[in-house]
Amino acid sequence: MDLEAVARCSARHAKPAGLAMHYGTAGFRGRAPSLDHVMFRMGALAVLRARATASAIGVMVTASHNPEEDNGVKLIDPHGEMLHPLWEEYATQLANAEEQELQKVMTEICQKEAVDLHRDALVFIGRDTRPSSLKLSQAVMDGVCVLGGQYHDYGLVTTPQLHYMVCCHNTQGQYGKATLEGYYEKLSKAFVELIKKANSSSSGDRQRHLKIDCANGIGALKLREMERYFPQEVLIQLYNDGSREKLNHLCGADYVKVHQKPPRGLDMKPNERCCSFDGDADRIVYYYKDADDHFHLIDGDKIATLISIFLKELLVKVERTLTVAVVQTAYANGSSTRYLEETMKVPVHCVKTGVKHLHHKAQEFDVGVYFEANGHGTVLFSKAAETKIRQLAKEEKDDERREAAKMLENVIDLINQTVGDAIADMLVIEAILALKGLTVQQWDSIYTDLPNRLLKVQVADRQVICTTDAERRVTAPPALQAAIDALVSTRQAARAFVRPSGTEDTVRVYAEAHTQEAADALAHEVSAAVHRLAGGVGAPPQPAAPATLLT
Ligand code: 16G
Ligand code: MG
Repeated sequence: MDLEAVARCSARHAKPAGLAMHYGTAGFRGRAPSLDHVMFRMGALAVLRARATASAIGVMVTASHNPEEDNGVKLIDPHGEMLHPLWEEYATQLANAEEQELQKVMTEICQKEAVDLHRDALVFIGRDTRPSSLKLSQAVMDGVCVLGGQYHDYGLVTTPQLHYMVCCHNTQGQYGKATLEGYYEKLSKAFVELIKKANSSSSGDRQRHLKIDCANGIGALKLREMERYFPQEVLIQLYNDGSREKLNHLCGADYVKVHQKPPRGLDMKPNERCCSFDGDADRIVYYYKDADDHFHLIDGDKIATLISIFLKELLVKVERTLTVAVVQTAYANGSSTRYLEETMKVPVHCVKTGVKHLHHKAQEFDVGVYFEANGHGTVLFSKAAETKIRQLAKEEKDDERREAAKMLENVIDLINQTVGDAIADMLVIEAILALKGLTVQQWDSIYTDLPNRLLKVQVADRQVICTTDAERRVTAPPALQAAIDALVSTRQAARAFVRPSGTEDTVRVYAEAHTQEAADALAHEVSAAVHRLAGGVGAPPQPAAPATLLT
């Protein structure tokens, strides 16, 4: 490692003195102008990680659903998964090292991880459509080069596409071809195969028409590229394609989920099926409005339920020993958990917020379906399950069983097993709706969501709030859980929890109950308790009309 060269190059990507950042659940995020040094250093760290694992590593420049002015970066590990927690620590140390400490921090990481500095290193780089992303991705390239690594710049890609590339490359093509064309071909082939079976069913002539809000982001570009691979009967109409408006502004999956209303710029007719991607296309939510103009959101919980129903039906036909489980977070609507457990008899597991926790848990099962309510999720198949399914799809003599195995095989090829992927999820959902002949309303009516409310509270130090039981209970400050329990106990079908945000300096409060009024009141009263017991800043939250509630 030429430490002199590192110092010289780093001076061109100088860190503003005193600036400290943290590699959080979604990497580093912040205002774009403050991130140049972080990008340079993450390029360098990716080289060290590539050498430590003898694999290609991904670096994605994006701030997902944040405002356009922000940016961010995250590293992708060898199998296309999130960065290892220990290396998240190194990332934070490296990003926060003052210029004169940089060499020391890098040397320490190399020593701790026994990094072979002579090994080749390959880094895959991708970026979203933010105006700042090009320049920031060039800083990543500088960081790669200064340590003697090689990079492959994929340019504009969705986050899940870059995860896919990393996985394809490191599995020597077993997962697919590490090109955009390879991604489009793999997904579209599986999709076409899957929906073929729908053509002869009663839903065969149902128009597969879908309106997509692309959040003015990368999803629009990539769907346009992919459109020519779709079969003719799939009619997608893209809205908020970035040609006029700002990224994520009053649109996108996060906006729709948080505000529980349609995005700007999408003209929605009654009962039309619509969906929204987020800014880097790793999240998706569906929705429609009914004949009375009421908006209905179909979030990650209902997506997980639809997919689980479908997979379970197939697994019953194919191989009863293969089990399906669903992984959720505390934000999952109580109705979804209940439906899955009681009606579907599918085991449900709750883990801490953040994709890596869900992903990790889902890996424990033959078929692990995981979704956050916010629309991030996918399905994981164990190696053993995949092998068995592929074998049955090829060799099974019984027609019904073989056809069901083939469908499962197509789902395996269609879903992006590295990470939640709005494009792949959308295709899986569209295929299931077509195969089952379900309208968006029928899907929505599988169960009724409990009314809920999400609020935030400012406190002096959000880390004073400690949680346990997958963030469903508070252990500190001492009196807070008892206060929450008392408030919950006065309402029907009620539940509430609080947790420090991993991405913002705030405390999140979630409440659900049998009516919207009860959920709103509960959320407010819990917020007031947080403010009182956890060092609230500013005036205590006041009960407010639902329309003015802070989200
Ligand atoms: C990040 C997480 C997302 C989680 C959200 C919670 C990833 C890739 N993203 O965006 O899964 O829902 O944080 O944010 O892990 P919060 O901690 O601010 O509530
Ligand atoms: Mg995202």
